[in-house]
Amino acid sequence: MAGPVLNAGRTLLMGILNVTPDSFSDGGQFSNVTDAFEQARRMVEEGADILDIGGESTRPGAKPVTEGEELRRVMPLLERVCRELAVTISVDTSKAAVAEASLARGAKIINDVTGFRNPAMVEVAAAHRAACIVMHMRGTPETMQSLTEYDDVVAEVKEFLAARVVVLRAAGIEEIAIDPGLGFAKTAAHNFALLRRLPELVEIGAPVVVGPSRKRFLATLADMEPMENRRDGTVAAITAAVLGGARIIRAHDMAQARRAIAVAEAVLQS
Ligand code: HH2
Repeated sequence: MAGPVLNAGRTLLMGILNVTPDSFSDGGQFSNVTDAFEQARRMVEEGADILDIGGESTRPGAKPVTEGEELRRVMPLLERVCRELAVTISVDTSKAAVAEASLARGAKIINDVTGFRNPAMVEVAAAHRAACIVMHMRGTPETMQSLTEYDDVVAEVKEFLAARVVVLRAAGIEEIAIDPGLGFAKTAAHNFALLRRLPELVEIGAPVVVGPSRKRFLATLADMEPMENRRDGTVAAITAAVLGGARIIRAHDMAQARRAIAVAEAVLQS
């Protein structure tokens, strides 16, 4: 296997590239390959280390798409990015067939918002020696916002992620990152608690991914509706995440995220 893709001795930036008609913030913007590829090129120029290509929206209430439709959305862009750009490719999917096709075409990371709970996903990732991002959520995007009762959200997320890491390691997967899943079956207060107590997740011993970008929980604070106003809040949340020990930031705006990461890293290294 080439060098590690989830661990580089510095904070990595993962650019979000949704080829979906219905993603919550960029849905429909990059639904043809030419536009999506131009966005990919721009993100790499602006400092993306990883591009996370997604063909199924996971926003609250989103309806699932079929395997055929997801493949049709993701594969043409993935093939072109692999051919023409020097960037690590991650695919945001919960479907084993999509993971398989992506890894066969050069993707190195599978980002599964369902935390590799489907054994077929674990098998595919292991067979291709893929790096895995394991995220915490409850239910499905359609049902998750009715599943937000926790005694201690951080303890529960930690227990889930630690258990998934054990399962993936036992399957022979070497590169694993963990993600608390901000906005997935969580209230705004839960998301802020996860950010504040991120060091507890760092204790699991796998790089931590955090994805606060433009999310609705930011809008519970002053003046962050409409979406455009969440950019500053996103910067603040990224800074908090890096200060708390996140090693990979998943975001939409690369230049802005880079600057936030630079400030947080400078604070940490001072
Ligand atoms: N958030 C979203 C999707 N995938 N993956 C990880 N690892 N962490 C996240 O926080 C995360 C994720 C939701 O955001 P987005 O991709 O912008 O929107 P949509 O799911 O509507 O396409």
